[in-house]
Amino acid sequence: MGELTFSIIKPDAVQNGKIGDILKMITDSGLKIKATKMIQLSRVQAEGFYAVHKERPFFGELVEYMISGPCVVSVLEGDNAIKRYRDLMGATNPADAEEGTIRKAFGASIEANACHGSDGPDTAAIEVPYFFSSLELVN
Ligand code: DGI
Repeated sequence: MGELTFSIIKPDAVQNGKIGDILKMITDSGLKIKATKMIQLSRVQAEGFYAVHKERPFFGELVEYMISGPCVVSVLEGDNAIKRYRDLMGATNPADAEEGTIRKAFGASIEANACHGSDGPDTAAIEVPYFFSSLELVN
């Protein structure tokens, strides 16, 4: 089994009808989708998910944005999946993201930047079970 990483297609991208395009970019890159579902985050879930950012000035706006509409959460698998998905997403600010990345194609702003991906193995190990039980991951 390869490495696991956790992905969110954020509310702006869902609202703009980009779920299919983004999942296609993920699978075209060779990453496997182990689980996926559409959810509406509650305020408590969003605050918990982004707890590492709670002292940052944009925390309140980030939480409001993440609960502004449904998200698609997924577990991705592959060799080196965490870094590969970070590379596929592109820079946090879509204005700085390279051609061919999800954020370049679909991100609207540093906040509405289309997607989230775990930033390291420790984070992935927290984020995957935050949204999925082991029974939900296909083999
Ligand atoms: O791991 P990333 O999503 O690439 O970036 P991060 O962990 O530094 O920040 C998490 C999210 O917080 C990011 O996807 C969007 C939001 N964010 C980061 N920096 C800013 C920001 N939102 C606003 N409004 N302003 C910022 O400077």
